[in-house]
Amino acid sequence: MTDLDAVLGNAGPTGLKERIAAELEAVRARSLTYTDADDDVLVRQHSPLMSPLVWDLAHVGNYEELWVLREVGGIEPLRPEIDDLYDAFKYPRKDRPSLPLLGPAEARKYISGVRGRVLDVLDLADLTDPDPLRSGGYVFGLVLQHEHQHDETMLATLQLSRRPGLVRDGALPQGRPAGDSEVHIPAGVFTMGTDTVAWAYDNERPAHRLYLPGYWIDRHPVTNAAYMEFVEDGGYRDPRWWLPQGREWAERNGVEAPLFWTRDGDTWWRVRFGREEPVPPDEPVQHVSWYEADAYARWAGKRLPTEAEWEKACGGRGYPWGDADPGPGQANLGHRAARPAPVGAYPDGASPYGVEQLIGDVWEWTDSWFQPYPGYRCFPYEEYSKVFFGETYRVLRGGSWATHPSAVRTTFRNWDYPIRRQIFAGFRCARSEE
Ligand code: AVJ
Ligand code: FE
Repeated sequence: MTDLDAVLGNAGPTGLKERIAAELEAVRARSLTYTDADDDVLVRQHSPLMSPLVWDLAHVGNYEELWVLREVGGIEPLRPEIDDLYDAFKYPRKDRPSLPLLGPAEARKYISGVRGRVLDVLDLADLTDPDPLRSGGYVFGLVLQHEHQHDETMLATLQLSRRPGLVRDGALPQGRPAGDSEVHIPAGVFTMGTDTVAWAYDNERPAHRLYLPGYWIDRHPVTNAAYMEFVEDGGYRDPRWWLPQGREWAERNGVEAPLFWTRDGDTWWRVRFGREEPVPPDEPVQHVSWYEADAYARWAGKRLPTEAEWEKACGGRGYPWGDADPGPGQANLGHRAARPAPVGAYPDGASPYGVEQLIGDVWEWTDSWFQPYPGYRCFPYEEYSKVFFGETYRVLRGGSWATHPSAVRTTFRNWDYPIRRQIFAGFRCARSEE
């Protein structure tokens, strides 16, 4: 790097452009893998909760067109007539199969046409431009994270379809005996949210100081073995543990165990991407709703952590282990295997407090509603976060085995309805100091 480059800010942004281009290529390879199936599988509705896979595929391209090509590149709409079809607010997921969607071949062609132009916009972009969509390549981070989020959604659809395939059984580290270890977090002020993480969403901002009384938080997420004890103890039928609306929901829907579990005699089995296997005792439980997590916590004499408690337990840096990008020894992310790793598998991913597996494995339900932080400012559009604020959605933290490393961090906030179980979600418990 010459001094002139440094003055012009060229060195950083050039490296940044290369990184963005590489990440765009990687996420697209991922999307195409998940949609590498017969047309029939792509256009069908596997669950009323989900879009047909071909909708997600064209939607990521349409989002990229709206934000990178039109908004930043000033390029005329390529196919203005399809915008409505891929606007997530126009038609509910269950109605999407009956829309005149692009077919699989057309969708692939459309998104690749968009992508070619996106790379041209990237080439010409000045990533040092103070405009907030351009600065630091924000708009590229926006579409990149968006596509990874939809890839995770597509994985949930594939899991619901119970079709075999796509189980990538990569090796994961061994677990360590966990017991029911808790970590004490002393009372005090910490910084929640961020002003500095370049691609953070509006809902992660601004950074703000928050005092929390001392509390205990589980060192690991709750395991299948621990959750089975709740089930075997009749936990699902005991109203003492449940919020009334949770009990009612479970009863009405015949919910007696996590989604995808069935009992055969004394053994619990689960279906994972079309394969049946015994439920592994030492993995974090997944496919439980917020109501189930909340009931379990009460049964265990604990409660769910607030999202502030969850974030404070991370220790105040980009990730629990520091600011280095997630590596395979720190967290189970990015679909290395199609499952959570056993508890205790990531001592090197521990936070300074010693809390483990905060990032990766399973999204963790928290006790908090999805609400704006004090001083929240909407950017760049209301339909990402703002329209979801209120007492409707519960916050999930930390990402799952299906979440890509670029789409999660200490401050990242996800949210869903408290009844949802198709997402790769589990939880850990907390309790207040006596
Ligand atoms: C952040 C996962 C709740 O998938 O509903 C995707 C992300 N926003 N497209 C979702 C999102 C627009 C969102 N979640
Ligand atoms: Fe979307």
